[in-house]
Amino acid sequence: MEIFFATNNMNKVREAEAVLRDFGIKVVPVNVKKIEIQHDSLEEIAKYAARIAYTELGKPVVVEDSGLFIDSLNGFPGPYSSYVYKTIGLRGVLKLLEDYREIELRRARFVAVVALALSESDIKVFRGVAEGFIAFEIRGCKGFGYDPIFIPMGSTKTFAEMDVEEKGLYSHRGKAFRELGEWLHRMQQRR
Ligand code: ITT
Repeated sequence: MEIFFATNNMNKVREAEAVLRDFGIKVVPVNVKKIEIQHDSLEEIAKYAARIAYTELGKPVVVEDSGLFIDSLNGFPGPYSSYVYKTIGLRGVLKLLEDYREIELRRARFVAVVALALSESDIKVFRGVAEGFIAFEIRGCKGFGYDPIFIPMGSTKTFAEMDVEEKGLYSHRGKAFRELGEWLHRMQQRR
């Protein structure tokens, strides 16, 4: 089986591949424009983008929207993670947290929402959450985005110090795509 994945981010493709491989599913990246509305809900952003991608592609397609939510900053940057990354960047985020010197005060979570559009009206949503902490400094050079400052719960490494397979065991994306894999597997067995 193969699924089309509309994204501009090849790191996301590699991470989805590492998970869906175990379900015998091949990920095919597609270059349809991902339309991102401004909204407080990742679900709404992902569902809207999936619907538009389906209309453009004319075939079932997956999109994914994700964000980093930092507790001491009341969930900032959340759905605005992409903009914040491009503007203040990792150093800016670390600066916002410089008065929070205990790791417990640096609690954060990554959330990923995978939306599979089967038609323009039938959209399935799969959600994955990775709990963790914002590191005190930038560490590691693998991965992308906020990976060098995010330490998932249960590890001492940042995501940027892990290879794709290890990150997938902890990550929001790993969890959301595993949910998708299990769902597709169940659907196939029903046929
Ligand atoms: P799309 O084309 O799929 O939209 P994107 O990179 O723009 O790719 P998002 O809008 O979903 O992705 O992501 C929002 C931001 O959150 C993104 O710019 C990253 O900096 C960050 N992010 C998301 N997942 C991440 C991860 O696993 N590790 C580090 N940063 C991540």
